[in-house]
Amino acid sequence: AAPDPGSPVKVNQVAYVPGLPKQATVVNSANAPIGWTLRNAAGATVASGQTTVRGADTLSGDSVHIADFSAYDTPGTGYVLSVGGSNSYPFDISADPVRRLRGDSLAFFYHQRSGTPIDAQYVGSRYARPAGHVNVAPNRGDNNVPCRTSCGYTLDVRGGWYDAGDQGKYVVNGGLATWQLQNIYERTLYVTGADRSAVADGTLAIPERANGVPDVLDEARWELEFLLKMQVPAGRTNAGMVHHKIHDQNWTALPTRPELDSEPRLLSPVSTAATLNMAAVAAQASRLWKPFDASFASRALAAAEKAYAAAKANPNRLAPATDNTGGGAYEDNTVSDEFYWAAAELYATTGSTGYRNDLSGSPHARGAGFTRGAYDWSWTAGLGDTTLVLVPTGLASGDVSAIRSAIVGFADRMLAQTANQGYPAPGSGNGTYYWGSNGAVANNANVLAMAFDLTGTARYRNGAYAAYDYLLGRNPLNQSYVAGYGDKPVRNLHHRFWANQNDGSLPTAPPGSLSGGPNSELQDPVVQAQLAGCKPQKCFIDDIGAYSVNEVAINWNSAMAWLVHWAAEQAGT
Ligand code: 9MR
Repeated sequence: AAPDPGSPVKVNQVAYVPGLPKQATVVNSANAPIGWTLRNAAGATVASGQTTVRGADTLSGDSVHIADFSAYDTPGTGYVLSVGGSNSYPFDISADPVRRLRGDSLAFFYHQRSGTPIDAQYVGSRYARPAGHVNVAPNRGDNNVPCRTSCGYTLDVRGGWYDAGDQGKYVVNGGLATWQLQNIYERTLYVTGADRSAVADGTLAIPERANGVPDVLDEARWELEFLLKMQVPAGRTNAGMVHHKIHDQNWTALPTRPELDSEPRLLSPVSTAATLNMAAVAAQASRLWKPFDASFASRALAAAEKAYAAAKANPNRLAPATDNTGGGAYEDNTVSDEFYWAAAELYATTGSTGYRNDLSGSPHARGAGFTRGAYDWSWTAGLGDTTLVLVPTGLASGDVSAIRSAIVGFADRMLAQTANQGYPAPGSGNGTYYWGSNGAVANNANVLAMAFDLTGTARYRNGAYAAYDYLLGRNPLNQSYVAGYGDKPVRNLHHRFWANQNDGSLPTAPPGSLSGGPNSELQDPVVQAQLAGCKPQKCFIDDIGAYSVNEVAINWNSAMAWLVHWAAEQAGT
């Protein structure tokens, strides 16, 4: 059966941040405003007012009102909003939870590490596990992985992060996630100001927490080292190109602990998209690592330049949709955006004219990519644009201002779209919620956040926070999509290790893991059986079998981590 939407009063179940807008959505078909009251933990009424009628909402099918209690701004815990005799879940007015989520959303990546034991001293005994895929039986190991279609060599591709609930490792969304972690750091160099303590060494519970390097860079490097290993070595056919992915030959069952996976592991063929993806992220890493590890910085840049040249010589190696047994396909038929992104990163790092010429000649020049969307694993032009407005380069100032306008223009379109929504969440805008919609909402919110960074205009900041509220429960299902956060958090995420076994042998997903979220395309048997006819924002169920709506993925958690870093910074830390 479809999930119970619970109380008609839907709030951010965790906390509203002091000084920022505080809105709730109320399901009610009255055509006139109704009264709301806000009570504190002791039950005393601290504020009251009238709703505004928004009416029929397309994405949820609900008739809704909005209650705006922004004027009440006293920090505290256990507030309850009451409207028409119904109570919301209790919530705080506080900046503490968003700061906590900043760490938890990044801790996710350590949990997902492959090729290393996950140590109890960082995650607690419940989440500790032996190293996965290091050639200890029954694992075949990622030490000597052959090609799915014979290539005459094997690669040692140990390390990296597991993608999601499966234990595949895929270059294109791994690259995006790495880029977002690196951009969290890079943004602090140009936007944040003098206090960069939020990204300092010692901020995360990871083995590298006392090595003198910002932890978010250390975590990103764990994946980058894997991406570098996916490059075809010199002297081989396709040298310099990058394999699209490595994963099991056949899908494994749920649960399967990483160290108990006995499937053969195979490299898929090289692809232009993966090659450019690695080039972009390694070039970005090169400039960031220079002050911390100059030899790694030059190794990364050399690999990036080699990859870029190989991609130009092989511009049309497309990963097919059919390569989806034992792992996801991550197919991509358009790679002009990856070319643009890689050229942007290489230009920002090297200043070389060749990369600038490639940028200027791209169909995505001057922010054109934002006419299609923000960014995701298959659409990466906006990542290049983000770098080009952040990092000072020799790009003509007219080109840089065109990119800024494109970013702000996209943010304006997101605000126009959400202005009519009952549960504001910047989405595709076409009424469809796709696989990983929560990642898309977070990425679109990140563009709103960037527009705020660029303009200082409050409505962009407010739009980004509204998306944050949506993820934490202000949605038609009253569902916090973040494990461990809120009164009704997701508990049954699709994952082979966090498989939540009744006998207690396997844990639920750790706090700070983001569910993929509503997907109106109904792409797995559970949702097909239970959610037929659902409205887009209601096409979700917290069921471990519902992989098309309730999985985790590194590129969704990186999107949320970026948003939460930004939001915690705005909340004052
Ligand atoms: O995030 C991916 C989404 O955009 C695709 O529509 C979907 C189907 O191809 O695949 C998603 O990625 C999954 C990948 O294929 C396998 N590992 C889990 C990923 C998240 O569900």
